[in-house]
Amino acid sequence: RSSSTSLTHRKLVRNGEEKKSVIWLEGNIASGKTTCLEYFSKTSDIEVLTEPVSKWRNVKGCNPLGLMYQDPTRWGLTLQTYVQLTMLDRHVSPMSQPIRMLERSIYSAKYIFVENLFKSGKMPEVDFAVLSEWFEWIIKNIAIPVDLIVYLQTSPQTCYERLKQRCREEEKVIPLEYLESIHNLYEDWLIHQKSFEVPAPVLVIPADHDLKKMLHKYEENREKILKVHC
Ligand code: DCP
Repeated sequence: RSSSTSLTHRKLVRNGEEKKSVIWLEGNIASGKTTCLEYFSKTSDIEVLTEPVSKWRNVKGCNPLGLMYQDPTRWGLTLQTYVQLTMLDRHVSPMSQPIRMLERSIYSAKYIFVENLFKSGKMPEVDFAVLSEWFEWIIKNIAIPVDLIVYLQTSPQTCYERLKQRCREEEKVIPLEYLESIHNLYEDWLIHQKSFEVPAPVLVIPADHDLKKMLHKYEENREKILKVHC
C-alpha cells in the first residue's frame, strides 16, 4: 500500500463521526469490474467488496447461476432471489474503512438482470411480481447507502470477446444478444436515466481499452472517484 495514496488526512468528521462513502461499480458482464476493483484495493482506506459470484455458483452444493443459464424460465427466480439476498447482505454489512467500493448493487440486480429476464419473456409474470415486491420492500425499509456510481461503459462486442477469453463454464451459453440487452438496460438506466431511479451521481469511464490503458484511465479518474469522500 502506498502512503501517497492514503486518504486519512481527508477524513471528514461530522458530529464526531467519520463520514463514510460508498461507491458502486457498475457495468456489463465482463466489462472489467474485477480489474478496476483490484486496482483500487491497493489504495489505503478503501475496502473493496466483490460480487458474491462464488456463492451464486455454490449454495449447499447447488449452482443457481449455472441452472439459470441452462433454463432461465425455471431457475431465474431462484438465482435472482439469492442474488438479492447476498447483495443486501453486502450493502448492510458494517464498513471497515472510510471508503467502500462495491461491485454492482441490489439496484442493478433488479433494474438490469431481473428486468432483462422478464422483458425477454424468460421470467413468468408471477416470479417477476414476487421479486419486485421483495425489492420494493427492501429499498423502502432498509437504508442502502451510495454516494457515487461508477459506470464502466463498454460495447457489447468487447464484453463478448472478454467473456470468450475467460471461459467461465456457466457463461459458455451466453450469446452476443444477451450482452446487448444488458448493455441497453444499463444505458437506459445510467446514461439516458429514463427507466428507473438513479440513486447517486454517475461517473462514466469508457472501458473498451486494453488493460494498460484501462489502468491509466483508473489513475486519471482516481481523484474524481475518491473525492466523494470529502
Ligand atoms: N449475474 C446475473 N444476475 C445478476 C448479477 C450477475 O445473472 N443479478 C451473472 C452475470 C455473470 C455472473 O453473474 O454471468 C457474474 O457477474 P459479472 O460478469 O458481472 O462478474 P464478473 O466478475 O465476471 O465481472 P467483470 O468481468 O466485469 O470483472
